[in-house]
Amino acid sequence: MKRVKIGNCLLEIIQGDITEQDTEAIVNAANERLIPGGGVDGAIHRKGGPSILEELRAKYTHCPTGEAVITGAGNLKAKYIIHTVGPIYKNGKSGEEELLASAYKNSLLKALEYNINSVSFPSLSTGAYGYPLKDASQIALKTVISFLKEYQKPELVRFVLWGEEAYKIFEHTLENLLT
Ligand code: AR6
Repeated sequence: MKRVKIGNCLLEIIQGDITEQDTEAIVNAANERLIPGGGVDGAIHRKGGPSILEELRAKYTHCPTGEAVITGAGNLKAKYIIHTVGPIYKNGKSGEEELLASAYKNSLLKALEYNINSVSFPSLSTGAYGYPLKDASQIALKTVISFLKEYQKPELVRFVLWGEEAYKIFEHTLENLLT
């Protein structure tokens, strides 16, 4: 676990499971059609129960890449789930970087809109969507750090990395960004 202060806010990176987090919100790595898939999305719907999909269906038809929508979190410890859609990685020259940064930024703006003080993120787009972890970690951390500097909220942002390799990559990127 690594924790740094950005102004009055905390930025944490941990190795773990996003569905186990007790932050007020957790972020889901969803798809544009908001149809439960595998990875983070599958785990959230499985553990959170059917109310999450029911609420998605009642409130939204889809979510464009780079944007975010919000629901309750069913049986999970969190109160809210912010569903965002990261880009599918093609060649790195198809606007992926801007879209990935937007997914993080719009998730954090959604958190502010709901007065959410703590948010956990998975590493968006780096599973089924194929974004290389090293590049994705730089975009993720840079975007969150500049958001925290600009808005001074939320109080806590936690990156929850699945496995030691992903954790090490994020840790290394964070160290480089802060020096
Ligand atoms: N907790 C934290 N991170 C996890 C967990 C977990 N429980 N499980 C996997 N990861 P992915 P994407 C990591 O595929 O690439 C779905 O089908 C994983 O190792 O969940 O944005 C959706 O429906 C990887 O580093 O999301 C979409 O169709 C990261 O989380 C599509 O996948 C993201 O992997 C979205 O693909």
